Amino acid sequence: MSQHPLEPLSATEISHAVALLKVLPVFTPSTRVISVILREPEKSFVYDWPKAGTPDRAADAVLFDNGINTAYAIALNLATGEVIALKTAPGSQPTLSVDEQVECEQAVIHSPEFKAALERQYGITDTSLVMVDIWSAGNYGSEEDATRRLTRPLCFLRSDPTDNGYARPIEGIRPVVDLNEMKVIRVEEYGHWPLPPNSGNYAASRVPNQRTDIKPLVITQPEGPSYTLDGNLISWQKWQFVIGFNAREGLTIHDLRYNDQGRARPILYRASLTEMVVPYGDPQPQQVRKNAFDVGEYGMGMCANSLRLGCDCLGYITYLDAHLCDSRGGPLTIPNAICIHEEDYGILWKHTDRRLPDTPEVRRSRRLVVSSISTVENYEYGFFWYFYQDGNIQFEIKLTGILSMATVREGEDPIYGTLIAPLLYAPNHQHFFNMRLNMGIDVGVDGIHNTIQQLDGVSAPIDEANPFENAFYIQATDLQTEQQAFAHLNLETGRAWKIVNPNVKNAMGHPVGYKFLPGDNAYPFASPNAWWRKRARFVDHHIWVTPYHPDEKFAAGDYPNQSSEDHGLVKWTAADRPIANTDVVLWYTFGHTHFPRPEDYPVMPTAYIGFLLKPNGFFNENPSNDVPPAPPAPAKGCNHC
Ligand SMILES: [Cu+2]
Repeated sequence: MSQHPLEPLSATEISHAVALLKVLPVFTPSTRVISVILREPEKSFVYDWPKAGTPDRAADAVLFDNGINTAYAIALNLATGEVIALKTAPGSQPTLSVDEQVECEQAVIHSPEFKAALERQYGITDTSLVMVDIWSAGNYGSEEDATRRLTRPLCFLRSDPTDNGYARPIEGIRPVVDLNEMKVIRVEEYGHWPLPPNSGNYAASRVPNQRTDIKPLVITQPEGPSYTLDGNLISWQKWQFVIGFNAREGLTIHDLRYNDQGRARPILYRASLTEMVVPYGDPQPQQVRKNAFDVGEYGMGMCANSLRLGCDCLGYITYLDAHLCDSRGGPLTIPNAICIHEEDYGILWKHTDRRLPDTPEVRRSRRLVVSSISTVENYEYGFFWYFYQDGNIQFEIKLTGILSMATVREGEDPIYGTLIAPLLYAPNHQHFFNMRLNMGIDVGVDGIHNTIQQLDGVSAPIDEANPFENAFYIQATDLQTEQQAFAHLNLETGRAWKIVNPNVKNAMGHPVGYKFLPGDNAYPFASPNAWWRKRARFVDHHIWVTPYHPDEKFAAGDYPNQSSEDHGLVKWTAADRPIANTDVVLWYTFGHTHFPRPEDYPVMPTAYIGFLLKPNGFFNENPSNDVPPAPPAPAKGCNHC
């Protein structure tokens, strides 16, 4: 079978793209390669694959020229070498590259002005144990925010090279770095704070008296896993999809189908994390600018971990590498960036007929897990897709890592954060994520025709038709235009959404569909006029719906780094385009509010947030009815659970 048209770019293809970029007139010695990713072909190629043949492979690249402070978006045909499109964006700041992070740290550590401030405030002359986290500068309306490529790093001090430096913030000193010149342009000083006295270590080598009563838990799959891979195209039981990965979005899911009695039925065309923002809630001058757009400013794929067997996942594991490039165009492979494995997930379904007590029917649930984990300086985000035998699709973000901390003076107990160790506190903050789900329920030969419905539970009127006042029903509203679709979650109506194909009916005569069930969520606490909110208007609604457009991929726009306003969802939806019975995109914004706890220190136990897509009239009956019983467990103790 030919390669799936959405297979991510290989290392060879990325190198070829870089070679094509380097001979373009816009590529100068001061140009950085920010990203090179697959330029996805027309959908018709994908839906007709493998019959339609293989389209020319193509790449979308983002370049940034430090010399003239200008970004470029360039599309390349890799087969012909031709430039398909070239868009110049003067003054737009694309994602910070990993090279810039490393170079920025060195620039600060070697800055005479920074060294002088460090000596003045703390009497420290040795900068070898200083940690410099790059932290994006944001945009607060100044001229330099609009005209320079800036960062405002946060600095910390280790007591030795393996110490957790985050336990000792260098609170009063904020260097400001121009990345185009790669130099510290000034050092802001906000006063003196002492260094917190205690270390906060969590490494196995530094935690004494570890618990000793854990017996081995071994997962064995003697016949191997139940999935097969062809490149990044995975098949597992009745599921089939392509696992994508790129520097900005990290893990992506493409062309997801479920084989229903011999028909590979399309469900979801593309799923991706488009943006996130972590605004902090402390107004003190040395803390007030803290917020991070981790996708658009740092690149979730660029920050991905290399995973190791037995640590992040358990059982029979297959890893996929991520192919990226560094900012000079050199190959950059993250080995084992994507983890694939299966998990037992308790009971799939069960019933015991009391008249047939010796033959209970129970089935184990098995789920396929595809995951990656990114480290954005102090914080970790795990991105986990789960696919279940009953057609459920779950996405979960796992938040862990180390809090972004700050220092208080003796006797202070902050109200905008939580004291978690002597002189050390963690400011309150929120994490807002935005997911883009380009649905494609039962896409057929006649095009893509889906509609999104808002579902609200309603108590029936109290009248003669409802004499016991017990009746309730579901009200489904077909969403017709973008602005009609703006919505928040509503616990009073148990609000959910359903993506239907009005042109395909199930056995009951109803449109086939999948229900979107939101999980935990939050509202922003910052005012709508807060600087970061003007750049992240995607937090204004939990739900947005747009008609599909290939250029509309990022909720806060293409270049949110140092943006002065949001160029994404809020701009596109101003046109109030029709969204019914067409190719639709569901955008979901979900927030996790973090009032830190002492128990989140020194390293944070995982917090979870996500959503569920659940077949709802997509199948004619329980699609997991055909799962056979598991063989009896040979273990001691309970042998049926
Ligand atoms: Cu948090």
